[in-house]
Amino acid sequence: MALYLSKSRKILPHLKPKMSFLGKINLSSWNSCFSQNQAFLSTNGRNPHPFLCNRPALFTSRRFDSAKADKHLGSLHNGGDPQALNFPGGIVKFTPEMKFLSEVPEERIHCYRVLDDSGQLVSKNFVQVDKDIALKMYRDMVTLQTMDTIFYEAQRQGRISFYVTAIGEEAINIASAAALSMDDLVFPQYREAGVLLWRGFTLQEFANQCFGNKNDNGKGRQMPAHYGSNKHNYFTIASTVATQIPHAVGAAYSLKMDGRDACTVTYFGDGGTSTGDFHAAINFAAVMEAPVILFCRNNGWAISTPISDQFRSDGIVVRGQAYGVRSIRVDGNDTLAVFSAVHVARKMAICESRPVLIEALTYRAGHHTTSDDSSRYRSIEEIEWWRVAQDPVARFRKWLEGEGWWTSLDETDIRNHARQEVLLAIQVAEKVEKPTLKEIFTDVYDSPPSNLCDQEESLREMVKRHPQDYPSYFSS
Ligand SMILES: Cc1ncc(C[n+]2csc(CCOP(=O)(O)OP(=O)(O)O)c2C)c(N)n1
Ligand SMILES: [Mg+2]
Repeated sequence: MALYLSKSRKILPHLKPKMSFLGKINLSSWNSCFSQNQAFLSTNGRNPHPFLCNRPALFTSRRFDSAKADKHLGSLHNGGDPQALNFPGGIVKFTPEMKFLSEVPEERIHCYRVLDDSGQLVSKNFVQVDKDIALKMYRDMVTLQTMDTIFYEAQRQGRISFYVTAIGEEAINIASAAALSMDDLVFPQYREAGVLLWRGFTLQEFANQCFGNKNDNGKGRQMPAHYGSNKHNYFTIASTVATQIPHAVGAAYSLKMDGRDACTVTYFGDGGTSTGDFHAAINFAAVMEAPVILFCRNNGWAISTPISDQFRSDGIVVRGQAYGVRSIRVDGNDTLAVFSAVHVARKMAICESRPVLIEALTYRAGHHTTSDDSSRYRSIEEIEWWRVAQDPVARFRKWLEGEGWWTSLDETDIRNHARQEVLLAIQVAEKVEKPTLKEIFTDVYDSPPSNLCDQEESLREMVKRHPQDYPSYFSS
C-alpha cells in the first residue's frame, strides 16, 4: 500500500484536466471550500451541516496519533462514572440488561428524494440547478440513452463484440457527474459511461473504443465499453468487480496529502459490495479520513443474483455507519436528489477530509451486458414497471417542462440530433484501421524483456503460418 500511495502521488501531477465547460459555467455555489479546510479540522466541529442529525462523533480527528498505544491504554478509565467505561472511541455505558442488537431495523433507512414520480417537487431541501446546467444534464441523459440503444444494436448486428448499457441509471450517471468538479478523479465500474460523456469524451471517442480502432486511447487492448481517459480524470474501467474501490481510496488519501482541492469518486454496484475489496477500502477510507465519495448503485441485481441473495442488511447505506462513514440513501432515479446529494457529499469530503457513502436505489433496466438475457431470471413485468414508470429521463423531463425550460419541439430536436451523431460516430469508427500487432507489446516496458520479445516473435510466426485465421492488418 505504501508503494501504491507513493506511486499514485507521482501519477497525479501528470493528469492534466484541461477540460472545461465546467470551468466556464461557474456555478456560484461550487466555489472552492478548500480554504476553509483548516478551520474545519482545527476546531473540533465535526458536524457543520444542517443535513446531519446532531450526533457526537465517535472518534475525533487524531490522525498520526493512532499508533500510540500507550496513550490509548492510559485513557482506559471511567471518567468518574462507575457505570461507564472510557474505551478508545468514547464512553461506553454499562447495562444490566442482556440485550442483543436486532438484525432488523425498526424502520428501513429513508430514501432522500426531491422529485416524485411525476416530476413534481416534493422537497425544498435541494441544491438549485441553473437552467444551462439542467438543460445540459437532460441532453446528456438523452444522448446516453441513444448511445446505449444504438451501440447495443450494433453488437446485435455483429459490428462490435460486446456492450454494457446504463439504461435506467441515466440520472445516476449524469447528475452525479454534474455535481463534481473536473479535478475530481473518477474510478468507475462499467456502468458509468455517462460520467465520461458529461466530462466531454466525444461520441467519436466512445465509438473508437468500442471498435478498438487505432484512435482508441487503449489501442484496442480492452474489451468494448471499457473506456479510460487521462484528459478527463477518468481511470480506465476494469471488469474485475470492485477493484476500483481501494484505488479510489488510495488516490483520495494522496490528494489529501498533497493538499488538493479535489476528491475522488468511485462507482460500484450492489454486487461490488459483496467483495472483500469494498470492505477493506471503506474501512481504510474511514480510518485514514480520505476524501472519497463511495457511490453505490444499488440496482437490485448482480447479473442474475438478486440483492436478497447477496445481503440481509438494510441495503448498503447502513454499512457506512458500521464503518464510521457518513452516509445517505438517495432515489437514484431522481436527477435532482442525486445531484444534491453528490454536491453536498463532495463538500463534506473535501472540506472535512472524510469519506462519504451514497447508496442510490435504482434498477438495472437493461440486460447485464450483451452476453446476458435477463428475462431468464426476472419477470418482464418487473422490468417494464421500472423501465416505464420509473424512467429517470422522463421524470426529469417533466420537471424541466414544469419550469418552462423544455418543449416537445426541443425533445424531437435532441433525439434526432443524438441519433444522427451516434450513427455517424459508428460509421467513422468502423472504417478506421485497427492498431498494428506491434501495439500488443508496447507501453508497459521502456525496453521489453526477452520473454515478451519471444512472445512477439512466436505470434508473428503463427500469423505467417495461418494467414487465413488473422486479419490482414496483423501482418504489418
Ligand atoms: C472479481 C470479479 N468477480 C466476478 C466477476 C463477474 N461479474 C461481472 S459483473 C458481476 C456483477 C456485478 O454486479 P453489480 O456490482 O451489482 O453491478 P451491476 O452490473 O449491477 O451494475 C459479476 C459477478 C467479475 N467481473 N469480477
Ligand atoms: Mg447491481
